[in-house]
Amino acid sequence: MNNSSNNQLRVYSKHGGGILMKTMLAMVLAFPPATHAATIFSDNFDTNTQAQDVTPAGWFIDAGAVDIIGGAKCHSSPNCVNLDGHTNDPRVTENGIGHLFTATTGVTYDLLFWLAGAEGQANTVDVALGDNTFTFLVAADDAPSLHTVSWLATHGGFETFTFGNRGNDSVGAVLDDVRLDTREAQATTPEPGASALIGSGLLTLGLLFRKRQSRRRK
Ligand SMILES: [Ca+2]
Ligand SMILES: [Ca+2]
Ligand SMILES: [Ca+2]
Repeated sequence: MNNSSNNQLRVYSKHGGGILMKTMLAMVLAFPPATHAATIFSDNFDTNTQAQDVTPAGWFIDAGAVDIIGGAKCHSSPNCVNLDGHTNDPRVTENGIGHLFTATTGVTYDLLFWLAGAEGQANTVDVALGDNTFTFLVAADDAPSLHTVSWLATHGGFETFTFGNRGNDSVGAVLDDVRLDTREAQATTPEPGASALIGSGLLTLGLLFRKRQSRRRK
């Protein structure tokens, strides 16, 4: 073993390998797996049947009730969602739907969706994506328009995105063409140099471990 390895061996032995191991682990963790832009969910609501107070396929009711409707407010025909389905329950203060997805730490998620205004009435829509929340004021009779919100996942596991329309009067903003994308994450891809460094570091760790094991056997 050369001098450099011996020096590393001394550090390794003195601190029980903790420092070197932690350094290598930190280097590996600093570079989360590279991701490529991908659509992981999309829905145009067009396969649903138009009906009052229903759960769109693939969604859950987050609050109150929603309606599957048709008409010019839809960005794609024939269907879209009236986010205020109206429950007749005075205790209900918001109506809306949500969808579950599995988040990966370090990945940025973009939620794209179209909102249109209700006839003759402004509505406020709360959108939540992972830990982030956003509020949209949708003016009366707004034509369908595209919105995008984002969330950089700081933790993994089950997460949701939800659309909630404030109030409970059966006249809600109109939702259509929802899509969840992961963003290209090239910035977190290890440089070739960094990969080589991690590789050589792991190789060194392996050699040191073997050396220590053989010493123990002596
Ligand atoms: Ca549609
Ligand atoms: Ca309804
Ligand atoms: Ca309303």
